[in-house]
Amino acid sequence: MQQHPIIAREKLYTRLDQDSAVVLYSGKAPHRTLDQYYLYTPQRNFFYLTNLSEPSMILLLLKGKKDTKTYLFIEENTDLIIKWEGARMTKEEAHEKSQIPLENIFYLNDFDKLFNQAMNYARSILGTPPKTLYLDLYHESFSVKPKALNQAQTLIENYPELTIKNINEHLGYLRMFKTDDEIVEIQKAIAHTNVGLAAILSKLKHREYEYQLFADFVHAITFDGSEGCAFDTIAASGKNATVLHYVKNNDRLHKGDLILFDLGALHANYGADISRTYPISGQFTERQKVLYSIVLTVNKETIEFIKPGITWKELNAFAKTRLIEETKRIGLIKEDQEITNYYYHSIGHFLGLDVHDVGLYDQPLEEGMVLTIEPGLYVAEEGIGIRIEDDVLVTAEGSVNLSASIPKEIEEIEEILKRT
Ligand SMILES: [Mn+2]
Repeated sequence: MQQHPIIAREKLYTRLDQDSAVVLYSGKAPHRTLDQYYLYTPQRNFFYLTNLSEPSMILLLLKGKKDTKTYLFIEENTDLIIKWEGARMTKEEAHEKSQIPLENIFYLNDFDKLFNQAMNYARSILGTPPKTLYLDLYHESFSVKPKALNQAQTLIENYPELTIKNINEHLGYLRMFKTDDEIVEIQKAIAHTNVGLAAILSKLKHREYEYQLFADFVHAITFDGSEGCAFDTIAASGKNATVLHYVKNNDRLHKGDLILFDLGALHANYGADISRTYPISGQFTERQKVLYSIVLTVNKETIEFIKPGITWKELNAFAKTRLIEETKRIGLIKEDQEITNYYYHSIGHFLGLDVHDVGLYDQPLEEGMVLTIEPGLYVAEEGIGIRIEDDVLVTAEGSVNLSASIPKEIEEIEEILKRT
């Protein structure tokens, strides 16, 4: 049984104002075209607090002076739903997965009545009605108002006495610290990704196009039980690898080029985020080895450098300084600032339910955080782009590289490719 939603709810309650309510929606699949919808994926904060991946649910948390209450509202099965889409989760199933008390799970129709009861002075559920309503007010884009303002529009209109606050920053804070259960899920996502990269390596010398290797990856991870990709896969050969967000993956492969993969599988909504760079012919050229070795050294040294108390600023500075030193040593650059021609992103990010996970990037690292370390060098004039990315857990003493078993040594990669 998953403990993390229970722990997450308990932690969240301690951060809420007294006399407050939190309303979170699990969301619905967005419309695609005509009568088609995108595949449903749960709102991450809803999932974090419930362990439920079902559309159209509402979570209601109430915090009073002394007590807290957690309610869940779910869709009721109808004949039409059962025949066309398959039965929705029952109250018992929802209770089992979320550990929300069965007697606190209702159908969606009951939401208004129960919320009204909470707001009613005479018979309010926790003695006093909420004064604050927390909603998930994150911006998909700053030109669009947060979706929760539309979803909760009726509440906002019916209860103008409620002060609206954003729950997102509290959840962003809590989600930085992974529980043991969550780390296990991330490790499973990494294991699927390892299987996917092994499939890529086994086919690399025999494929003609980038998208074929993407297909090999998707086949292998979904065959292995992953729900799919955590984000758009990058399969970028030659010069394409110098474009950071190259996702077209439609170019022909050329022997002698490198190919950079930035990809990750999902497991129970948790993602991996791994980058590896391989020689299409099966062997690195001398020049490719020189550049690859620099990125690999900086990858390892930066992972080594991680420990509680280190800040993102220090991590970024460390990796950049080492890249400057190494590229100067081989004569690729002469002045420090020239490094921005060859390395133009930051060293990493938090990882979890979102690939670029929520969190505070201005506070020092602490035990239980999971982050990516992904140095790179992109030498467009030579048609070479290299990135080596691992997923790392911050521990009390330092760090553990969760993706250490995914091959990244030159000899290892060449040896594997030799056998294909
Ligand atoms: Mn990444």
